[in-house]
Amino acid sequence: MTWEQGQKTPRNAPRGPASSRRGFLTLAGATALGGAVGYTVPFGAEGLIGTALAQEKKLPDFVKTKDLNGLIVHSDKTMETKRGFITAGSVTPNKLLFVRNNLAVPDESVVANADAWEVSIEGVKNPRKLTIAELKTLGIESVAAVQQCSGNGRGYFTHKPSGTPWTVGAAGCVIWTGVPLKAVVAALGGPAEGAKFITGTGGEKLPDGIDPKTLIVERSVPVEALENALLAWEINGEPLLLVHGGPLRLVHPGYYGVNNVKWVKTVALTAAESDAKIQKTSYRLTPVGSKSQPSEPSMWEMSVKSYVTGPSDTAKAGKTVITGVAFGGTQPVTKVEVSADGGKSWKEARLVGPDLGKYAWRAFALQTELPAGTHILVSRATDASGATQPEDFPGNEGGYAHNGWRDPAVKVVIS
Ligand SMILES: Nc1nc2c(c(=O)[nH]1)N[C@H]1C(S)=C(S)[C@@H](COP(=O)(O)O)O[C@H]1N2
Ligand SMILES: [Mo]
Repeated sequence: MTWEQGQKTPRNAPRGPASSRRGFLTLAGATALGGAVGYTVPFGAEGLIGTALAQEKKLPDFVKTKDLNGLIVHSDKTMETKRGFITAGSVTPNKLLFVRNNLAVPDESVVANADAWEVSIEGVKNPRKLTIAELKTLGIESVAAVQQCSGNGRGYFTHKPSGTPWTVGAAGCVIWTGVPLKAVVAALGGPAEGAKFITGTGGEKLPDGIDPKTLIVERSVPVEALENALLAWEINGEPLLLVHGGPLRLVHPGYYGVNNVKWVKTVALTAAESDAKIQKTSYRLTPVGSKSQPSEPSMWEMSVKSYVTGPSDTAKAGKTVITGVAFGGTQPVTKVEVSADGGKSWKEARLVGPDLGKYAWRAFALQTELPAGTHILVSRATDASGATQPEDFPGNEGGYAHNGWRDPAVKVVIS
């Protein structure tokens, strides 16, 4: 059994050394079957979702581009990669990349007619609308970047934050291709006076009768992000899939997924942050039990993080390769340590495969021998700024930014 099946790790349980850690394992085991209870769409239990069941539950059409055996389906809008399907190759296949939609996905016709999609570029000297066909004449770049939901790891917080209880699978490493936003802004005369943020607006149809500001996906990031931002129309060498924002997506490498606005209709250089709810009060680091304030830190740049991906539940005694992934947000990963005894002793792992740049993740591996018994596998990454994952990440109201090394442990039984 993998650790992620016990979704609510008792973070606030006494943190004494070995004894309390054992208690904490038992408890997580005991909640394993209850992981999905209370969740609005009652088909989140890992292992139960096959294509047949998915069809029965009438999942949206986009699931035909997904491998549902490798995904935990939390709802028709939220699906995460199963830990055992996170591969040691550097890039996450499109069919296994997690999905997180706030609203219904636009109609398929928008990708069928991709070159005609228009994006309005505002807050520049000569604002105007551009089609993808026109964007393609202005430049091209590719970047490998971790695409991670701010709530990845939310399921480990014990205060039961509302929102999807993701464990480790709301992240992937993706190669985006498109035009640098910088080139587009330059072609339109450069930024207008006083630009402090880049504000992207999603192109979903909003339901009638509800204040659009409460639903619209409109995110602002500091204008410094212009240096690396991309308007992307390809994902991992394929035309950008509808479910991932096709035909056009704003991508900010190193930033949390929420800032990567799908079906982007407007990109504006603005003096202030958007006043949409998703910017103003959601996605803020708010103390547990408090109401979010626009002055609190927004989910922008990601922090250093890693987790073990295999072996996942049982293995034979003897030689074992412990694998996982590590990333540093805007910093390259410099070191990954692995422990097979829940963090008592550590060994440095080897970084595997090509280095796709500082925004990508690195797979890691530790070749070792594990005797018969139960082992608690954890990993801890350090980035080039010297930042290391903490043992525990403090709870916050929305359950964001979890990067503690202890909670995503894998319990493996070796026989
Ligand atoms: N237009 C739009 N963009 C969006 C969202 C959305 O619902 N609508 N969700 C955001 C969130 S919270 C995340 S984590 C990522 C998820 O991207 P993915 O579904 O391609 O993995 O998209 C972000 N961009
Ligand atoms: Mo997200």
